[in-house]
Amino acid sequence: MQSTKIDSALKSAKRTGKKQFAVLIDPDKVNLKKIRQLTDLAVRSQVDYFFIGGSLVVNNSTDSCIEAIQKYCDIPTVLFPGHPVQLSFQADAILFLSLISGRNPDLLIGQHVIAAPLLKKSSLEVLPTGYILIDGGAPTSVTYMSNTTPIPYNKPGIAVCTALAGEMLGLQLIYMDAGSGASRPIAPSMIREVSKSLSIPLIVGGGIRCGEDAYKAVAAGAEVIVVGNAIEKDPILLQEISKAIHSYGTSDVLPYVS
Ligand code: 1GP
Repeated sequence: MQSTKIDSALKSAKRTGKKQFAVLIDPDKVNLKKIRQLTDLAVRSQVDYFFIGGSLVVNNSTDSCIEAIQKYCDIPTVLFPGHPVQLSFQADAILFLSLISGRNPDLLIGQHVIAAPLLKKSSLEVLPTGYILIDGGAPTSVTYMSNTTPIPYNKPGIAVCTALAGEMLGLQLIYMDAGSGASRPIAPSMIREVSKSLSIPLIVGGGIRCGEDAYKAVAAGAEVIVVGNAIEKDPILLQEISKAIHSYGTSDVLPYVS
């Protein structure tokens, strides 16, 4: 029986206004010798999820990366795969991504057909997710690898219609992503418009580099913030970003709250 634990936690976050933080780990880049330090920091900072994956993973290290995380903590591991070859049955869940901002049939349904029978036999929790790429100011690996055009930065209307269509198609989550290493995060005004139109949880990532960026995204309506690159470069940032996200709606006074 597949669990629905993460789906329930995300829906409850949407209902109650709770904000969550996912640290994105690229299995190619993580230093397994330092994973203990990262998981300790994540536990202390109350990180909610580890997302695992990347647009292009060249080493066969996804399983060992997840095993190492699970050895030291109980933070759920969620696959964020760029391709079915990145499937790992060690993880707790998978973002079953349909790239609904693109018109590449392989990423809308093709690869899902290949992965579905494997997922059916696994114990992974499957999270049907509408994945929406937004122009983050620079070409990113994901736009190149997916062969799709991101939604322009200043066209919130297109993002709203795309997200709505995803929800109407029965997807359970929307993930708006400026792509890893984007030069600017998604505009809070776009997040606000999309969040207002949805009754399913909204995940936002790409180009978030500090607590202030993360806070602005949750204040605009995102339920989950994903950060990868900035934490790869400076793991200590994890504390600042987590604090900012979890401070939303509490009485903690933060310097950048207007
Ligand atoms: C990318 O949303 C994630 O798919 C995270 O992006 O690596 O820029 O934080 P960054």
